[in-house]
Amino acid sequence: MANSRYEYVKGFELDDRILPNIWVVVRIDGKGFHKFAKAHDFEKPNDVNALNLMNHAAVTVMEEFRDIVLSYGQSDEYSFIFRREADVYKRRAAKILSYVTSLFTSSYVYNWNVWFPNKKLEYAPSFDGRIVLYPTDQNLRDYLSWRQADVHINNLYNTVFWNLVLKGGMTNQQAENELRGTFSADKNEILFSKFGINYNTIDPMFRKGTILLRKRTQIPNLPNVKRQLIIPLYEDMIRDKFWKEHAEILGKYLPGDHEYEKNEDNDSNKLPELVIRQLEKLNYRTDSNKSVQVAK
Ligand SMILES: Nc1nc2c(ncn2[C@@H]2O[C@H](COP(=O)(O)OP(=O)(O)OP(=O)(O)O)[C@@H](O)[C@H]2O)c(=O)[nH]1
Ligand SMILES: [Mg+2]
Repeated sequence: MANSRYEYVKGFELDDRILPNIWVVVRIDGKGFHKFAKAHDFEKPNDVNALNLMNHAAVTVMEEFRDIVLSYGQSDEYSFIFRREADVYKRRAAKILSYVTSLFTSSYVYNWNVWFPNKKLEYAPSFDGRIVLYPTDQNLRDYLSWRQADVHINNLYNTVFWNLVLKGGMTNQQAENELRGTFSADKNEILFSKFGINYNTIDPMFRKGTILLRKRTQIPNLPNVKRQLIIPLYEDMIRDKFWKEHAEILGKYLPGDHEYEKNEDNDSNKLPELVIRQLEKLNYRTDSNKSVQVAK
């Protein structure tokens, strides 16, 4: 019924369009993941499958939203950076936020079995979401530096803490006391002297978090083929080098190039599982060593 007497209620829906020409950051964070990690027996301090499941869900979001130029994840959180010019959903904040958050969550649940084939999902996880706007490129870089510094601080602490508890036989309380007031150098020293661990050799995904970028990607076994893929990187975003090497992020956005190099020992290339899965969707075959075979 056109123009019913009820229609005036539409006027209560306010315009929530985001300012033009500004960086839009959507950050999602797992609700009560302390409990969720315990219920699913995640490895401490880092569960590689849990992190890869987060990365997998983030790839789903990036495949859907072409305006995302970079995503960054750590622990139970992910940040999605939309380019300044993004016009998706006419920049309506609630649409963007709710769609990103729900797609991330459903992909997390949908792909649970890919990463935990022998573990039952005990209950439905949920994620909160927020939108933060950053006017300048420097603000955006500082935001990402803030999140990456957070990974470093938390991961160094957690790595020492869980070594003290799991290998050093301390109680949680004793480990906490041992670490109170220590600086980074002290923590590195404890790791090295007590457990023979050089922090810098720990999996870069744990130390740096995961950066996802869209790249025109060269696959070693497919010499003449470049495919646009979302690739994981574990680089330092705090340094200028990262922004120079991936100049497309702040520049005129056109995915940059990336090359996976051949693995010297077995002539095949070990591609990240996340990349393999995207290639399989494009109908490339992979063998049991996960090297990519001749096209289609
Ligand atoms: N064991 C383990 N736990 C993890 C891992 N990743 C995240 N977590 C847990 O998830 C928590 C994430 O921190 P927060 O987001 O601050 O805590 P939260 O319990 O999710 O609380 P809210 O976000 O406020 O709902 C960490 O403190 C860990 O307990 C992992 O790889 N292994
Ligand atoms: Mg959380």
